[in-house]
Amino acid sequence: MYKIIAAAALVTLSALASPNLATAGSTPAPAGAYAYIGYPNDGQVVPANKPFKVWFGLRYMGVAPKGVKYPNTGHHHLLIDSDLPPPDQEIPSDRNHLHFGAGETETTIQLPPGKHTLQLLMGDDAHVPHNPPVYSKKITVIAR
Ligand SMILES: [Cu+2]
Repeated sequence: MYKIIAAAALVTLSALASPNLATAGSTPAPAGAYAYIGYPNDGQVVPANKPFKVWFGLRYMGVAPKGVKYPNTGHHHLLIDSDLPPPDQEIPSDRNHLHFGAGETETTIQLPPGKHTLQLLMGDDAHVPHNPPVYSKKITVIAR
C-alpha cells in the first residue's frame, strides 16, 4: 500500500513541474504565430497525377533550416491526407509527412485522382512541433 501512495505522489509532483510535458514540444512558439497555405485554395481542383505548386505561408515567425536552433523559427512540414501527429514528438517522415528542412517555402507535389487534404505544421530544429503547435487550417483539394 505504501508503495502505491508513493508512486501516486511522484506522478503528481512531476505533473506540476512540467505541465506541458505530454502535450507539446519544448520550443516556445511566438505569440500569435500561424501558418497558412497560400496556394492552392480550399476546395480547389488540381490536376491529377501532374505536378502542382503548394505555397507555404507563415506569420509572426521565421523559417530556419533543420538543425538550426534560433528563437522564433522553425521549418515547414506538409501533411498530406493526414491528421496532426502527436504534438510532443518528432514529426514522422514519410509520404504523408513531408519535411522542408532546407527552409523551403513552397514545393511541388502530385496527387492521384480524388479528394485530398493538405495541412502545414511547423517543427523546431529537431522536427518537434512548437509549444503551442503552429499549424495551418487543413484544406481539401480535388485532384481530377
Ligand atoms: Cu522536419
